[in-house]
Amino acid sequence: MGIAYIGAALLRAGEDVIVTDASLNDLSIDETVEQALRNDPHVVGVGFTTPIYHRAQEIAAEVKKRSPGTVVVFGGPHASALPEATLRQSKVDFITIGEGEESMPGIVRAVREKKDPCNVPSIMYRWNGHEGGTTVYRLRVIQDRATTKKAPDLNDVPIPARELFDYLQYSDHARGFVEPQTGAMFSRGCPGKCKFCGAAETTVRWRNLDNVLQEMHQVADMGIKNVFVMDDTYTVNRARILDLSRRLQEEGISDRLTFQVQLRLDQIDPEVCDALYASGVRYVGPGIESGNQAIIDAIGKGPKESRQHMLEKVRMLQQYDWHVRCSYVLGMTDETEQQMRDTIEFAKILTDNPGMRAKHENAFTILVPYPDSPLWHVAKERGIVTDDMDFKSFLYYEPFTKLSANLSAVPTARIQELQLYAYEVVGNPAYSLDKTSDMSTGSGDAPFVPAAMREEYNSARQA
Ligand code: B12
Ligand code: SF4
Repeated sequence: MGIAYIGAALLRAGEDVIVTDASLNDLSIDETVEQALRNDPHVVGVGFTTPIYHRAQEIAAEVKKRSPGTVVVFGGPHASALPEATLRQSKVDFITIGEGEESMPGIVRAVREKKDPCNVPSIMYRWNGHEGGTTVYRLRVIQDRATTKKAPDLNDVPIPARELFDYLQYSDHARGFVEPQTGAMFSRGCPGKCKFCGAAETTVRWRNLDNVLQEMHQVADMGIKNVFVMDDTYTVNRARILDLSRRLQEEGISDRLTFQVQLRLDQIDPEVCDALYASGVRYVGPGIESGNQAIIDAIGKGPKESRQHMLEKVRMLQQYDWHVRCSYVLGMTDETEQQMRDTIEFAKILTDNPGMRAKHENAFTILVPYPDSPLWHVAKERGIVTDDMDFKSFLYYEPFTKLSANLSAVPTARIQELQLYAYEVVGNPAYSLDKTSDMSTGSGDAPFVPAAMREEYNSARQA
């Protein structure tokens, strides 16, 4: 979605844009760079998360080797969280910090017109022999207003340019959503304060419902059938979600699209669930995180959250004919083995419900304090991470990788055993891809990422 938004902003600015999706096509670094350079571009932009940062660095170095005159821009969550270190460590000219819809066209214009980029918002650069940075966007509630800039109005941001992608090739086979799928973002930010999460205490900004509906009509007209709404918490504004659900039905979108959403259990009731289901929602992802009350309190899930409350709300979700994906985290700060076992036991209770209509999924992940999440700073204080560390070790899905930043009271090898044990005893009934993989990042559905079931996956895709 990030790249689709950047592409749309560049198209609006009158630029020519080509997108290479290295993940979709399992491209090697060489193949990625070859495709990215195929039309001899002025600028190559690369977007990435922390675990694939090293791949982005390899791509940048290879682009510079083959085409020294091409300007390289890094953007996305990792570069935004650690811009100085990223600029220092990588062969790049520009880094966009936070949302890039204004910054990227500004950079391209500066490059083409050979102008100083000092007026481009929220960037760092190494340009014409000097390094610099401009005022960054204010994306968190705690950021100082005097030294930051208001982020763009989401209604002025163009609709993502899906047409730049092979957009009918994306789907969710593991969950049985085999028809074309896309992502979408109806709002940005989350008011939650969960200590392990990078979205904690970000400023929430909304798109008008007219703007959202316009995009959904476009998506349906493209032949896409399923939309993964990537909002951090779909249900954060009750009145809006009831309104949106009603309009999706009134405008006939619910007959053409199904939706996958992430929600919070303290924000749902039967009226909200009925509205979600009627509007086409067929997958809901509540965050459970822990089954131990002391941990639930410590991670800031909200004063009202408890085991009993979550049990009642999950039972409510299980009454509908949709996927319920419960996610759990092992390895919270100072967490003990008994507390992790409480989580596994709670997951078993939630999963074993013979009367449920829903298809049930479980995701047990091991905590990684990603840069910019509140726990990154805790890990830094404990001296177990630095901005300049090798982030390859953040690939915790590999069975034999040492977890790079274990904040819990349990040795890493033991947490990995508990994670396997959780999948063994609780299971993951509605998730169907094999668990073996040689891929190193993924969606958090199994300890060994399923994406490398390439034969099955690719033949399903071709079919
Ligand atoms: C949906 C999602 C997923 C989906 C992706 C599905 C898909 N097919 O796209 C799945 C489940 C697969 C997934 C997996 C992972 N995810 Co995820 N995911 C998200 C989520 C919720 C939405 C992403 C999104 O589309 N956002 C909307 C777009 C508009 O925002 P954006 O991507 O940030 O893009 C903007 C800017 O970053 C920038 N930008 C982005 N790319 C580029 C490129 C250039 C050139 C430029 C100039 C600018 C730019 O401009 C964009 C427009 O404003 C985010 C949280 C969030 N709210 O963003 C987490 C998030 C991206 N995920 C995160 C993580 C950690 C992961 C995993 C590592 C989890 C794991 N251990 O497996 C993997 C990594 C996968 C990978 N290969 O990189 C973290 C990343 C933190 C970090 N420091 O890297 C996030 C931020 C969540 C969080 N708050 O902690 N994820
Ligand atoms: S875990 Fe969910 S509710 Fe908590 S801050 Fe992150 S996105 Fe918000």
